[in-house]
Amino acid sequence: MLKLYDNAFSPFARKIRLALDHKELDYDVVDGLKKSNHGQLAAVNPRIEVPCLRDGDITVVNSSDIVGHLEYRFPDRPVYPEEAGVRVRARAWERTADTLVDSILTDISYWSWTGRTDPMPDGLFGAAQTDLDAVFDQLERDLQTGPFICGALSIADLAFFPHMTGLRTLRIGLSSERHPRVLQWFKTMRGMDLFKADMQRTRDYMQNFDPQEIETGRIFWRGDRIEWILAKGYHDWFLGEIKAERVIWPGLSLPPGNN
Ligand SMILES: N[C@@H](CCC(=O)N[C@@H](CS)C(=O)NCC(=O)O)C(=O)O
Repeated sequence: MLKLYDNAFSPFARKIRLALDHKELDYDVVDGLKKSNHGQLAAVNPRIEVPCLRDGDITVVNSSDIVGHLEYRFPDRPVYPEEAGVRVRARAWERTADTLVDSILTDISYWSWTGRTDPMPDGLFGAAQTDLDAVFDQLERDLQTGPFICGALSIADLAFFPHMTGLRTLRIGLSSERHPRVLQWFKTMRGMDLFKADMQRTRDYMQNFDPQEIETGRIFWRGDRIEWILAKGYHDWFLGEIKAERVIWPGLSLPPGNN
């Protein structure tokens, strides 16, 4: 049986669940970010990061590697397009979702779920909207040819969807004049059973959210999220976070043992 260390709030873990569900695979789940499960997660992934997949005695970390592994092991109901050029494009969209969209949305999300009372630094929200608009412009272009980002349902849709569900809470705008196809895509996805189940899981998690069970006082900061905040000019703010000891650094990214 496959075992997934996940968290229903993590867009990366949600992407993996979407891939597993699309492939109609059975799996067990452990909420790896629950404080009481940190030890279990650390034993399989020293970065103490979700998602992490156990497939028999094989451990796979990093969501795009996990998707690659699933596609290799369970090629039915693929999530990578068959044609080489489209496949490269779908992987590129997955990377944009994972590295850029995640970073922007996560960096502005800290003022909504961590209990912080200080205001968001000036200009940060505007920078987020501007950069996301650039992403949506490109998506609008790629959605010209059909309802999915890369022709048929693919990893591009699975990677993007979890991020898009957070836009309204974070007050990021998506305009019907500038991005009608992106809005239509989002509506189409929300109507599919695969994505409905994902949204329901996240809603259930939020309803039962116990802030005592998850670390909220200190934030886990990793590469892409730091890159975006620094690139937007918030180095003094970030240094303040480090000095105030509100930062958790990831553990060492060493290849996991296979046992
Ligand atoms: N590159 C990783 C990123 C995964 C990631 O950022 N995971 C976050 C949750 S969204 C995490 O586990 N953070 C640890 C924590 O918040 O304590 C992947 O694609 O799997």
